[in-house]
Amino acid sequence: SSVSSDKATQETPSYACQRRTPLHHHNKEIVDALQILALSASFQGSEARYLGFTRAASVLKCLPFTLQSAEEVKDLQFCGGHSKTVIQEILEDRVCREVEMVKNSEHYQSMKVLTGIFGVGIRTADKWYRDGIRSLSDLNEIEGKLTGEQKAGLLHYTDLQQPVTRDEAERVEQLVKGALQSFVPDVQVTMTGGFRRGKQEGHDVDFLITHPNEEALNGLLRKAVAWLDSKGSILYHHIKGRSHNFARSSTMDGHETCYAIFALPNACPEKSPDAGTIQPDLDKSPPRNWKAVRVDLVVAPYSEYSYALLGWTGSKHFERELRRFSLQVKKMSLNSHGLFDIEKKCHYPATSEEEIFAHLGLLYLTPSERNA
Ligand code: DCP
Ligand code: MG
Repeated sequence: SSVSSDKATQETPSYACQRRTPLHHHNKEIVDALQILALSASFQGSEARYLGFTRAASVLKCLPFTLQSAEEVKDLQFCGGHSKTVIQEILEDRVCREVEMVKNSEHYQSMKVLTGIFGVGIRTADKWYRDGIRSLSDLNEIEGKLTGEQKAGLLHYTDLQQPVTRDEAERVEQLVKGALQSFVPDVQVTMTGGFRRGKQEGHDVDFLITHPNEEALNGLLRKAVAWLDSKGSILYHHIKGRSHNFARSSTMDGHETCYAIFALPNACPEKSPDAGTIQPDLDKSPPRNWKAVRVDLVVAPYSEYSYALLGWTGSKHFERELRRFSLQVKKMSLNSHGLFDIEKKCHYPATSEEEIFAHLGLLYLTPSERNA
């Protein structure tokens, strides 16, 4: 590798949790294409292909420059042959035939619509597809078979397809804090998920709730949600209680969680420039002064708070890589409750995310560097 002792050959650590992945990067077109192929693979139930494309996309997010020639692609690390072909085709032809085919395929398009419904995972969507269901309107025929969650998801589909803005997320935060603090004034509420990583938009708003006194958390989520419900702020909610036997599992998460759809009131009524003049009311439906927004509320005991914060900040791929690194390199099982050393058979307490990275022998990454 004489000619190519260039930028592309710089060492890339193999796990995404070992490198800084910023929110904005230099290869959006290619990353988007690889992520479409990853999504399509997951729709087809191919976990291995999903991971291959996701890993390749994630590596490109860390590149400090824009790929320009197919030559540069040869030395890219952790990109399989298939991903490299896709990248080269895009660099040469601007488009990749496989990506275009996927985007136009009936299965991909239907799966995207169906899995876009709150409460519908890949398995359910694929079963429906095999039963001939292609679109939202086809679901009317099996309305009786839908879960409560899915019915709510369908009812608010259009709103929930709209991204949640940071401004909306902050107004949800005020609502959530107000409700929780009316019961426990010094409760700690932290916005997690994509917004904590610096995203300006999200598909939902995620919150983590804790308090140094564990008693203060008992029943708090149910009371706060009931309070919000009584004020008309909740369109749907489902609370999953705290579960045990999760301690050593690296996939399960046993925190008390509320999966909700909020009716978020619009921002302060704007003064229209021609207020007072009579407007023709073209559609007769009354104007709606709220938007449906997906909200996840998670309660963590204080002793597990840092692990829960790390686990709920994401990104999903970052979390997956962090757990894979822990298990394969450190022989430790990480989840959002704690870190268990499989060989020494002991748990590592932590009071900050920094401490958890240190336990794992990893360089600390800020939330905005975890956009893997
Ligand atoms: N998370 C996880 N496993 C789950 C649920 C969540 O690891 N079963 C973590 C990773 C996610 C974070 O919690 O990044 C929040 O989940 P979201 O699905 O809300 O993902 P984001 O907030 O990152 O993205 P979006 O902007 O789409 O909401
Ligand atoms: Mg989120």
